[in-house]
Amino acid sequence: MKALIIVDIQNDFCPGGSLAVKDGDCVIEPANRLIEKFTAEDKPVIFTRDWHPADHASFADFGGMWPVHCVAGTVGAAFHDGLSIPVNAIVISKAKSTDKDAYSGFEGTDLNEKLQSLGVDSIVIAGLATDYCVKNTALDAVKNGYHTVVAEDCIRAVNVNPGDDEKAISEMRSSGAAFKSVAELVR
Ligand code: VGL
Ligand code: ZN
Repeated sequence: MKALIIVDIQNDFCPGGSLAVKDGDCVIEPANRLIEKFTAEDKPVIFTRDWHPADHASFADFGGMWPVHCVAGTVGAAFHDGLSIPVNAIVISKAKSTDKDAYSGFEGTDLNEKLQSLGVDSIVIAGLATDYCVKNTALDAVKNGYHTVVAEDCIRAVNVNPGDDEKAISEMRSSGAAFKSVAELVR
């Protein structure tokens, strides 16, 4: 069974958010096309979300490198309004404990168990951000033995340093992840 994982399309990672990814909202339309395709085929659609406590260690005030973002229950942590979330969507909240960050949807969650119980062996990944949560989710997907495809035109990067997006893409590729366009994936 093939599953779709939509990574962190939350207000804080979109324009106007506290950790806005450049053109982050550009992933919404292609993500919706993937969601529609997987839903029509009765395949699992998983939404991960960054879900931090207000005093999270990744925030600058608490010794981390990021502005306050995706605090659990706030508007910034909500999924973007434009995202089509099916009624039977599976939501995975991550990086919930104060002293630990988790970029991968697999880290500290029951995502792997959920996928196993659904008989998933193949994963398509899209969302935000290419160089953090998309990358780490894809690397863990490969490590956990899933056939892993990243939707190449449905991801955007933070790019703290210029070129981080390209580096992340090479890392994912050399780990064994494949890249395909949304057009190919919905065909
Ligand atoms: C992310 C930076 C900090 C992400 C999460 O979702 O890629 N990036 N927290
Ligand atoms: Zn975060």
